[in-house]
Amino acid sequence: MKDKCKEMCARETNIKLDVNEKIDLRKILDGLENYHSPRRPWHWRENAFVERQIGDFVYLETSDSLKNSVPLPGSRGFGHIDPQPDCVITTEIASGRFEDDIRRMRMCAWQGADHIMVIRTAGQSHIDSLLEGTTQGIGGIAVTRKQCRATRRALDLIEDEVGRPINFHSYVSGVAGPDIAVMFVEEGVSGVHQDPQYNVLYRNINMRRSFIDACESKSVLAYGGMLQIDGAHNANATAMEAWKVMPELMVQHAINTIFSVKCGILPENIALSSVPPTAPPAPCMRLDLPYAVALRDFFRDYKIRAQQNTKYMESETREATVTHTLNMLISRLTTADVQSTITPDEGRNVPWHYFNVNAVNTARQALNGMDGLRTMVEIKRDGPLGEVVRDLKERAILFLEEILEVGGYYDAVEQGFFVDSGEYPERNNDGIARELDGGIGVGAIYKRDKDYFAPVSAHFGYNNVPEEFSCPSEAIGGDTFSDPSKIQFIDELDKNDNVNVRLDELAKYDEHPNLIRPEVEFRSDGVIVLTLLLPTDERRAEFAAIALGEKLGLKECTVIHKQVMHPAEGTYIEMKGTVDFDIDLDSLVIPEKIETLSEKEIRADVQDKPMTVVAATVGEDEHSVGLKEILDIKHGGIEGFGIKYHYLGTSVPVEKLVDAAIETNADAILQSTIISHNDIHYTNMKKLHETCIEKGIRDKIILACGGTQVTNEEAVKTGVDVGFGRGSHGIDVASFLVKKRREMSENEG
Ligand code: Z98
Repeated sequence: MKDKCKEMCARETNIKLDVNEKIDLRKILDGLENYHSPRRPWHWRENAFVERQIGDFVYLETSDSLKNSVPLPGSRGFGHIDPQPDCVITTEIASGRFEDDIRRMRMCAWQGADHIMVIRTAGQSHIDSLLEGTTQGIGGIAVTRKQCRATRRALDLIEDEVGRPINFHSYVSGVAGPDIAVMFVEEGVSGVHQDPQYNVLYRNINMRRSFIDACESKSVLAYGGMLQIDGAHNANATAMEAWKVMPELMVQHAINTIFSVKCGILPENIALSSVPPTAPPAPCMRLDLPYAVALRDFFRDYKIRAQQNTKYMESETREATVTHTLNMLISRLTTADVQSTITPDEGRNVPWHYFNVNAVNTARQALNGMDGLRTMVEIKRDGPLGEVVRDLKERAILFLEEILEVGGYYDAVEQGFFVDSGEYPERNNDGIARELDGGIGVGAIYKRDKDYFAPVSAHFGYNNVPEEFSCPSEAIGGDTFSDPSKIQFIDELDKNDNVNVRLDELAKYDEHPNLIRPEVEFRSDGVIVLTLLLPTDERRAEFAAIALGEKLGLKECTVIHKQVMHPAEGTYIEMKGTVDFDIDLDSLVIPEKIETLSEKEIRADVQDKPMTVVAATVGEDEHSVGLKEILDIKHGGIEGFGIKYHYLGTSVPVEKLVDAAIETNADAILQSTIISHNDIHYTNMKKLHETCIEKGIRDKIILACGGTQVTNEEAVKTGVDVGFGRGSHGIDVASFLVKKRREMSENEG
């Protein structure tokens, strides 16, 4: 049995990911019935509490770096460093098609996510048992073994690619909770939401049933070493005035944490799901920070999973991002252990690939930026913060005491104590009340007989294990936890709605990888977004946008965001639509990409060996802005890399430019022309090249020419060394000059 397990638990060896190739989903599905990921207890980031030097900086709150990643855009100025914050970063991925989610998970792992939720889209709690297959479903996707296994198999590969374990997470809720908990241990899930109060309050599952199921589920989760997240934050999201339910949130956290400990979960594997209750324009810091501090005080032994406030999120991604960033200031000040990132587009569509990435990056960027903040800024306990903290704690304790007074939790729920919009002890009598003898699964609880015996490794409560067995599952020669070969894998049951059908529908893109179509949610779904400013009022702008989209040939145009800039002057619109054509990559004429040297390398080279250039706009051309932007230290001109320049002005004769180069012993001439009628720009380049030959300096000097209408291909035909067109920057020019000078001195040598 042991050998069989060892063989099945071996890491994936049949498939290897290639950084330059898309993940092969058919290979992930192939032989899935025999794939088994080892058990996956929760994984925290490694070496998180050590100072580390990354690039030019010392970091105080980072963890081990990744083997492969996409650094933040701003890293360009810092040697492309990618410091990984100390806390785990979550992203929720649930497009409804797990095969697409897998690709998105890979993108997010490269951007720094190591906690990936979730494979169902809605309403897992409504499902009474474990489902099979991989249906797309209506109104949500249920978690199934096949989805779990395929996703875990892909994540096993992805984590090798990025060089960091990835926690896979889903929900243990509803009356199928215990079954799902077992399946999660079997399939390598590392984190879950489990909170019996969630089932009671939001899914009307019978109270006794919910708590008894939770005992069983939590015992299984404890066995699996998973991290458990609770559901208190749902009160925050549901209550009309979320900032008033803070005392209740603490009570809910308290009930679930102590209950979980009693079921065997270690405190370090219990995470409070905490959401800052307000968002701007409320004065959120003054309300939310004391709440976070109070939570930390009360729940010292436990972990904090900081969720982002989404309650007030509408359709504007910028606004959601600011709230998220403010939330992270609180996370940094109160050392959150897991940082969640709801996607900033959730208010307007089912989250899209790049919004998952954006949210992860908001976390990575904000946490990087606030590294070591607490060494300089302290939470000031005396004063208003301390007063609010004390007030919250007192209210929470009074709430708990009143629960005891009325007879306990079940009675309190029956009396509508929870999710009442009054600030405790005030009550508005609008709480969610449930009956002890009502709800889903009522009457489905049976007392265990005296001879009750469950031959399983993880179980809660009474179990009459015969004496001869040291572990109950010995009675059956090992259960599925010790012998994964006993797991029943049931594949697709629905012929028409399954992953193979979906992949077949898109087979064209596997057979012809040169064909692409844009996508945001599912592979090649054709969705694109237009950003518009329409100079009219909001209502008319919306319909004008749709008319515009249709004129452009877009299908299914929908306005996903509109924002008044001024009631009459204009409305900002974001609109999505779909295209139904592919782009053939093979048909594109793509000019060769010129790689620039790093800023550091250019500077070092110029410092080592000074460089001087002369520059002018030539002919009868009075344009100077473009050239000056290339020269000037501001906006990244070549001066910033230590290159000295002599700027001769505009409408300069080519001969004068060459003479100046001779006089100053310049390394290069930078000639600019914007005007291009009769190809005057190229004529002037030819003249520059020929004048340098005449004056005997052509083999010693670099000739770089630029202008909005210039292409490199045409420029070099005139004899000069390079042409820079629209969009060129100082670094492109500086990099070219350094490279060319090296090449020339090598040739000389
Ligand atoms: C989050 N996006 O927390 P169904 N159990 C608990 C929950 O909090 C939730 C569910 C189950 C949020 C998720 N919470 C909101 C404790 C959901 C979900 O199947 O949808 O009922 O269960 O990150």
